[in-house]
Amino acid sequence: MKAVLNGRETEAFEGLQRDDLLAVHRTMLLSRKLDDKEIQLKNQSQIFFQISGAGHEAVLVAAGVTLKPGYDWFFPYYRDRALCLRLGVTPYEMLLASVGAKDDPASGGRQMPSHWGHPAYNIVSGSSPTGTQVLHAVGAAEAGVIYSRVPQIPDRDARFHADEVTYVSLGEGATSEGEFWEGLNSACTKRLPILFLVEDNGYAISVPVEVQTPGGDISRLVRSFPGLHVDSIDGTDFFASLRAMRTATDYVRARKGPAFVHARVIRPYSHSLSDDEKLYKPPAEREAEARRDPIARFTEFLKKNGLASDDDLAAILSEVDREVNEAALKALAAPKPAKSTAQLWLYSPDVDPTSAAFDTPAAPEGKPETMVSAINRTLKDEMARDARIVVFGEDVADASKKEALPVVPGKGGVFKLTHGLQRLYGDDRVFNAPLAEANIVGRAVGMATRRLKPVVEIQFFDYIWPAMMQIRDEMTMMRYRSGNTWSCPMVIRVPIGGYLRGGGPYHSQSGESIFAHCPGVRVVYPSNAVDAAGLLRTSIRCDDPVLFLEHKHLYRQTYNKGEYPGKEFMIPFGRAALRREGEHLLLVTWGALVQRSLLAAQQAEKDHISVAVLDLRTIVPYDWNAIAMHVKRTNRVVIAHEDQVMCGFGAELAARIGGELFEHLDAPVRRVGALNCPVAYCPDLEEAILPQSSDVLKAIRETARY
Ligand SMILES: Cc1ncc(C[n+]2csc(CCOP(=O)(O)OP(=O)(O)O)c2C)c(N)n1
Repeated sequence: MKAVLNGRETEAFEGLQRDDLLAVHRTMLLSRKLDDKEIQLKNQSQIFFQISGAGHEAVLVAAGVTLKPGYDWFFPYYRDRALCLRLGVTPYEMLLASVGAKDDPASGGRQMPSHWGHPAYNIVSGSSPTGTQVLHAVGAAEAGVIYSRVPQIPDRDARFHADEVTYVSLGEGATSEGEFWEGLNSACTKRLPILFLVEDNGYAISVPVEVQTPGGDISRLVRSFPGLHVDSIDGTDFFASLRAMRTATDYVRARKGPAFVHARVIRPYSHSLSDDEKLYKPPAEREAEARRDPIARFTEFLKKNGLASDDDLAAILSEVDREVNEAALKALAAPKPAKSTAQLWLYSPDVDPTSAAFDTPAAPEGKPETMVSAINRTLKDEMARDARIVVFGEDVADASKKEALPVVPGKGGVFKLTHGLQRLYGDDRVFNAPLAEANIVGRAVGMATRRLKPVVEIQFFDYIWPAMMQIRDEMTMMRYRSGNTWSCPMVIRVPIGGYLRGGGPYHSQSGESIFAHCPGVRVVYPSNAVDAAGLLRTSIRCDDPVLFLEHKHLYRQTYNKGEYPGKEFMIPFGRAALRREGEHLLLVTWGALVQRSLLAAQQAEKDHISVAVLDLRTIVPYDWNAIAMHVKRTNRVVIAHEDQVMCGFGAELAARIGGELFEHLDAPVRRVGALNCPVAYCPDLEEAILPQSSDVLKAIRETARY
């Protein structure tokens, strides 16, 4: 059948029948009416936040018509209500989120409304930071490719589809975020099956697009990306949107590469209920936008083509109103989460890495090896055990160029920790990442949500900061914010610390306390080769995100070498090791300060001060029981760490010891750490800045004498 549309004769409505078209209209209307209901509830203080999808409905329903819920993967941003409705999320489920109900499937009342997530439809929990989701989507798309290429993964067939698509959307403002460009880079370099939708409503809160994007047209900028299918459309026109989404999706399903649809939409309800666009958008512009309202346009189309009468439309409207009102009443009556659940699901409820299951005996073999060798062997053995493990980072591969691999020894990391992994396990499981730390962590988050096990490397702790958003706002919060529906168990290995004689401010940093302040991540800090092997295995086998800190100066020392403890050796988290017995004073320490503290304790012995040295080994969780037990015995404590004293992790320990063990103390708790400044390059300065054995000895003496 042919039909007349916009003055042109077209295939009958892109193959959609009358019922389909009425369903499209109904979903757009339902989306708008849900926004209206939320606005009403917010004004009545029955909900606490509102952000609308108004004006974006046409392109989103077109996306929903094209993509497959529970088959494709979805990383939608907060305007995507109409898409989520079309995928299957119900108005009641959406309003459960608005009221912060316990049974809200997106977050269990932990996130603002419109932060979508639904396991049944593969809608992965989204957050508030603009643009972070792009990297998750890239990782998820990559996960599908890895599943398709690694037959050793036992149940991989249940985890991917050969022609699946990963959808990610964002506003035009969010395309200014580095994470957008980092994601686009990887999508194109790896030709990933991912579909980007940029919903361009012309403003990011009050900032117009020409301030965000040179020339004001993001699709023009990305056209030069190799292999990227790019389309630019009026996203308020349902049929233009449908054609664009179908063409883009076909391109991705056919594995031709990634696709990018730039849809110009409108934003009639201001940015959110906390914003009033009349403050910065001229009336003429607002009026022009109103004329492009997608629902008005589609209604007009239905009427003009005799597909719906005024009565039909009124009936749909009243049915939608009834559904929204009923859903709202039900949601308002839904139970809220109990206050006692506030700290639930920071970590996996299923796998407890502090438990006896992770306390396995060592089976030492061979001769003493360095920490580098212990970590490398552990990675090799774990990758052999679990084909879901993928390793990537800067320079971690032996050689990215295929032709180079047979004729070169291989790089395998700037410190050689990953040497030989690519050769053993292939390019699909071990590969170099671009020089972009958020990219590494964000992609790993996306892969982990699809149950691969990324063990990634950040080349130096000093350069972890571009990934901080991904670590703090994404990796550590995924499980918590989704009410234990989504999680991203993964390991970030990071060379840390100084004492390099010349490391300078950017190759010497410490800062474990910063990550200890991010609930949801385990922080591990081994001081010797055997512990590194046991703790890394626990990190890989546990079900939580882990920051695994490897001290560069300890990598190749002789004093911390050990025999490789075997393929099953694990050390539980939260279990400190007493490195030296002592009666007069407890020295709590970790990392590079363990050896320095042992030397100081030896010296103190000459003054008849007997010092117990406790190596924490893990910072989160830390072994409070061991600390308390020894404090009660020795009544004096020194805490020694490499990081600055100011806000170092010792501050937390000292405060807790002071608060909970006060009556057992015969002296104030002393802390030893770095000066409150960067670590300078000149070795004399470095020595003055970082804590030395002599500093530890001084604190021991003062505390013992007090
Ligand atoms: C990283 C980050 N910076 C700032 C914000 C605050 N913020 C929320 S939405 C927004 C504007 C987003 O604009 P755009 O990407 O164009 O999407 P739109 O809301 O217009 O659909 C800003 C600045 C945020 N959520 N995250």
